[in-house]
Amino acid sequence: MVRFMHFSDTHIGNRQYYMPEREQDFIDSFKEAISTGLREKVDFFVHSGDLFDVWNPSNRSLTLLRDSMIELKEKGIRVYMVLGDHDRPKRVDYPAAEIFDFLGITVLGKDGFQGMDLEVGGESVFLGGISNMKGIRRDNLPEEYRKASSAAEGKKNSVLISHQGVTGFGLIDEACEIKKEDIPGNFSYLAFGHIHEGATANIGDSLFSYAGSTEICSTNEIPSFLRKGKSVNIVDIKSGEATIAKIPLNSVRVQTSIKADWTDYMQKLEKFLDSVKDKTGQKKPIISIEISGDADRSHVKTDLDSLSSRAIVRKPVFQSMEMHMERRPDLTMIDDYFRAYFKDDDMAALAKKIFDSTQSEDKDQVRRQIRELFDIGDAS
Ligand SMILES: [Mn+2]
Repeated sequence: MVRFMHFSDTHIGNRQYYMPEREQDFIDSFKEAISTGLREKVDFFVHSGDLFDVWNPSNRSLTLLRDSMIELKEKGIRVYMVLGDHDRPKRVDYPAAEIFDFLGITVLGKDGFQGMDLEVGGESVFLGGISNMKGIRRDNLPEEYRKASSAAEGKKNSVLISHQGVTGFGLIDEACEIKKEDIPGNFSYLAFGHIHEGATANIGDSLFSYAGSTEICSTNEIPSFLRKGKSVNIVDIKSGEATIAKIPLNSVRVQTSIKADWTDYMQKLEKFLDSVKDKTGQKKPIISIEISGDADRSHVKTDLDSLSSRAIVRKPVFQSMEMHMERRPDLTMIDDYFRAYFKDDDMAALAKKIFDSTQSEDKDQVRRQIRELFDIGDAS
């Protein structure tokens, strides 16, 4: 049996909301992922890209990776990875992770499909990689996956590592690099990165998985995080058949986003804090909040400050009535807009007439038109 850990989208160095605490959170979840793999006695690690948050990471980020790689090297455990869109140098340069090749990191498939045979625990595994391809490189992708598929023919245990948006996993098709139909169905396991929410599916005879990010990189990930948390995949391959055990990451900081009215925001906050009080461990949860209605802002600030020992509440977004009104209407729907506002067809028609007659930069002309419309004499 071959056992490895598949993790992804660790985005080391990410400092969400410009908070130093968040940079530490990403470090914590990376370290927890590494120690999870060691505890699970994996033969090797697979990282499917976006290792760092930026292609030219800080010295602190590089040091974290160095220290983790030294720990793995002492145990004879290697890391195989591909480049995510965040890892690829934006000018002529080397990928940051490759600096640590001497400690056992292998970056696969930078320019197209690349494969290798591994021997682990008396078993052979075919390992392939295709890094993220954007722009002009994207057109080559179907061909690169075909190459991967033929290279895997006749291999009993096989793993393909890749970082792309694949259609059918929640991204709009235009944002995807590759169609699901072009993903090979003859690998034991397809280790993918890019979709932070994570997803698992069968593609042909392959077990396909987006391992998901190891921390919350964007508020979009909050609903899926609240549903299933963040995790890494421990993958076992036995006679070519892969199975996944998802191991939760407990260091991930709890986050939520709350929409409330100025009358009930404190109840909603209290209710949330109550619901997570067993889950938050040492870390205060981060709350993003939007408050609608006629809120007294200084009162809100006092209320939110009173929660500071239990939560980090971000600066609230106030959604006042005026802001709703100010939202620019789509001018092709202006009739609907007036009807919705006046709730009266005659008033809406009148408003439309005035609107139409005043589409001019010339103020005197507008005045003249309104007078004409209302049959008002020349009173200047
Ligand atoms: Mn990512």
